[in-house]
Amino acid sequence: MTSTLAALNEWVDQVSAHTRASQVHWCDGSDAEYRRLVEQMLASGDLLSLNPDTHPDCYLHRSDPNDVARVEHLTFVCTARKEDAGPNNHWMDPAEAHALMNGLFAGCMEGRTLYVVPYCMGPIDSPLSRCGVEITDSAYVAVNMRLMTRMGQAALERIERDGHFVKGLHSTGDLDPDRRYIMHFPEELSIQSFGSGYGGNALLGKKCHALRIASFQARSEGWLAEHMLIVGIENPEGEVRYIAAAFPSACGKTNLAMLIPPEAYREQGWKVWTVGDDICWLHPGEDGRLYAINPEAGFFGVAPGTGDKTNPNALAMLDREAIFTNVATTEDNQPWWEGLDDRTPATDWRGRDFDPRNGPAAHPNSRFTVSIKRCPSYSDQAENAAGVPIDAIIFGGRRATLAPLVMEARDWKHGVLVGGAMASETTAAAIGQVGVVRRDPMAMKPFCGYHFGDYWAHWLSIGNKLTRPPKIFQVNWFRRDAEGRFIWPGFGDNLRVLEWVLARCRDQVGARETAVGLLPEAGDINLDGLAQVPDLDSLLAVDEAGWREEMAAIDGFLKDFEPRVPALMKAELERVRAALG
Ligand code: GTP
Ligand code: SPV
Ligand code: MN
Repeated sequence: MTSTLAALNEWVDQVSAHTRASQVHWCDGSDAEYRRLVEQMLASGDLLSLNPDTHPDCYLHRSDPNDVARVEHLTFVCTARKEDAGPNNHWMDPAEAHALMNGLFAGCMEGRTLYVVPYCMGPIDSPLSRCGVEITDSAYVAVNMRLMTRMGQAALERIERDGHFVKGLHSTGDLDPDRRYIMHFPEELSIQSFGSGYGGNALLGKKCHALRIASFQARSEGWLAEHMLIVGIENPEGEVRYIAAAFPSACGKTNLAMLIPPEAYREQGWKVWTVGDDICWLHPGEDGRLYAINPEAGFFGVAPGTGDKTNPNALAMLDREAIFTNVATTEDNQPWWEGLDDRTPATDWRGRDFDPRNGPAAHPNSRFTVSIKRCPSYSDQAENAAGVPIDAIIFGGRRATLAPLVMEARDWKHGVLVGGAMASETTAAAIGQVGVVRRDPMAMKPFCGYHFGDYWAHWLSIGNKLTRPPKIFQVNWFRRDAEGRFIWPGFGDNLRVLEWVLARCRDQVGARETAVGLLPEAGDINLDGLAQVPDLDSLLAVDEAGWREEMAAIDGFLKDFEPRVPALMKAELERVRAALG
């Protein structure tokens, strides 16, 4: 046995003794294992079967009603020095955090099986991929990790070759919200999560490893770990260009990653190819371009709002081999959520008879888990070990006012300011108030494993390494009119905006210079075939008074990160403020 596997075995023994687990199961990632775990959860009630005729191999999991979203207030980055975690993270001294977690984990797996889940984030043979091992007492976590990562024997073999891995320790504990912590030790490359079985709190390969730990590693290794989708856009000439786009949680990444072009575009031969929907690792290539891989192998997507008009590709992959968490069901036991269709559900997400007085039938943060290979628009480049070259980076937020439909940054450093100053209305993806505008730089507020000031400096340094950097844009699909309705149709029609973005990347279209950035000229966004023509004038207006206030707010926000805010970013802010007058 290699020293790496010996160290892994030793760690498993030590955790098993400390948690007093009844059994240890090493996951091999096989189909047979998946089926056995599902059978066992059907027997225990952790999974419920769904209608096998309409939804073969689909299951429903109802999480504890107190455990339905990420818990940012209980998520910590435990660096040796508090200032390295930055004001963007909750911090705890590593020794204190270890003492706390050791107490919680002591004896917590008595009567339970401890699953050892080796996983690889990224194509199994890519030098850009990174491995981890999650120890968990949740079979639900093990099966979700199987759908969402390269899990099992192949990952274990890669760990042996790599000689290192990220250590993740997870227990659902007793699901008591007062005994729930998601701890990150980036300097030790380890994660400890206790008291939640939900999504980003428990599937440690996802936000904990692939963003918080990976962003910390990426900083010293010269790459970026980002909360971005990756999508290929094929034009009628058959050329495919790749875009990476950051939107905060529940703000449209999954939808944009697999959009179906409007009919007029389809007829001309436009196609869309999905590489990833949530996380993107970006590496400068030898040719001076930026290359992206999707570390994940599956989706953990928002169910509500997914319908045949909004996201038919998602719908097409959800009729078999999918796990649903906290959705409602119909009378004939099909999964259901708001926005799916006009049937009335029979049972709500908690298993009660549906009663509209109890609120939505599906939890607003209800989700589906499914392998990316089931996606009809799955890209043939998704397993490319070198990644795909990125032409454009897009930052998007959910803002009812001010932020225009689309705007281009003048250059990379302006783009870092645009991304760093991003703001968006909060959503149900995290516990807390929904609909409040907060700053969410690069959509990484909940996920950056170190000080935002250092992070922006790192973005600037990556820009310096690129001789052919992607252009940077900001978009907003969520502007509302006086009646509160969305002005822009969104979804498939977002391709109309991406067409302009890609034309800008190839110098095929002009732009209107404004104080805040470059906007499309009237007439340069193709509206052909739209049943209802949206008010582009208001979507593309620059409200200078509003922007002056916005810049003052951004200035105030940046001050929280002093003394680590890069001088270049402050100079950019001053340049925009001067242009606004
Ligand atoms: P996470 O998985 O939490 O990171 O979310 P995400 O960024 O992948 O968001 P997703 O694509 O799942 O969309 C979240 C919600 O926004 C869904 O209810 C969508 O229907 C809705 N949505 C997505 N794109 C658009 C759009 O272009 N316009 C409008 N109005 N709503 C959208
Ligand atoms: C998000 O909240 O951004 C998600 C879902 O993608 S979770 O896996 O819970 O992080
Ligand atoms: Mn996400």
